Amino acid sequence: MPMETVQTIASRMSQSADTIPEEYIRRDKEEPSVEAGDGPVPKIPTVDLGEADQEKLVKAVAGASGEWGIFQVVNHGIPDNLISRLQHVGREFFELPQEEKEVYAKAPDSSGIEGYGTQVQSDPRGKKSWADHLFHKIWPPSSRNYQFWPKKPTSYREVNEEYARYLRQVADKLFRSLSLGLGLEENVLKDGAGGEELQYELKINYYPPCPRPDLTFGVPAHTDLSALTILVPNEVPGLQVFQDDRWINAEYVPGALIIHIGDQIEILSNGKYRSVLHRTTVNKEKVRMSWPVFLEPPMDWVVGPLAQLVDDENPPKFKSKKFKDYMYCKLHKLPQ
Ligand SMILES: O=C(O)CCC(=O)C(=O)O
Repeated sequence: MPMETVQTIASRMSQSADTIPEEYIRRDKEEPSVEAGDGPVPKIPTVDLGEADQEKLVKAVAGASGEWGIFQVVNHGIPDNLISRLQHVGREFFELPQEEKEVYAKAPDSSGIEGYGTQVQSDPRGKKSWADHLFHKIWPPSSRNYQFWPKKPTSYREVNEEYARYLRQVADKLFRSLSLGLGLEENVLKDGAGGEELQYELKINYYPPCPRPDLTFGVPAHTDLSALTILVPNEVPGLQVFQDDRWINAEYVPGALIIHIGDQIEILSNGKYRSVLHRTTVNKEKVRMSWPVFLEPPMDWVVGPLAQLVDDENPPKFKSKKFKDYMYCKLHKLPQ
């Protein structure tokens, strides 16, 4: 396999450089840097998923999803040791020699998302982001395309499969609380988003140290296409969310998972829950990594505001359409 087939940052950059290539320069007048604003900066809510009082739990999940569209969860039931192993095998993959990673490269002409690469959304100005990634599905088992799962380290497969099993329980608990928080039966939101056919897509983001973090982003501002995104960060800060007209830094809560409400839950809930606008900054010295899992409907699944939430006084705020059509419009920056 020739070098640089995917033009990842790892394949292009010498870390001793004191500037970055023009196509990575994203910060300009249209994309201002963080404004602290006046007064104390609010914190992304933290929810205790082990809360025994169900009413309290539903209130916390629904409140954070309506007000912020993002929250951190603790006591989620995934063993710390499994999260550490997930991080370890992911980092080991990214530390392999470039040619070994390129074995998993996404083909340049592929329309699929799976594989090792560097860009997900097309950018009308041809701009790039300071992040490489590996993408592959982890659930349901029938969706797994092991061609994109690293063989090295050897425990990669076992660890990721175990993580997927635990993650389903967390996801089910979140969907349940989100449904109850809308006054609906507990299964309604999960069933609306794909039910047992929900696709769990793992992306490992690798943000190498950047000589000019002031000029670029790891991932530019966006909301997720998914229904829900469940993310494990490493300890290096970088995630920012847009709240009350300013960018707020997500603090690192050891052992917590970060939950993003994605576009499909915003649509199903007819806007009662909001899809969070977020972006990531990069670091001059440290490698930042994150492990989001995007929970998405199957491609032909039709998603629209739930009938139970729509009436004459609450008309639908979104169109109902197949997920693949929503995705096409979003990725090509077309109106929905
Ligand atoms: O790295 C993060 O914290 C967020 C990643 C993200 O937003 C993405 O990969 O779409």
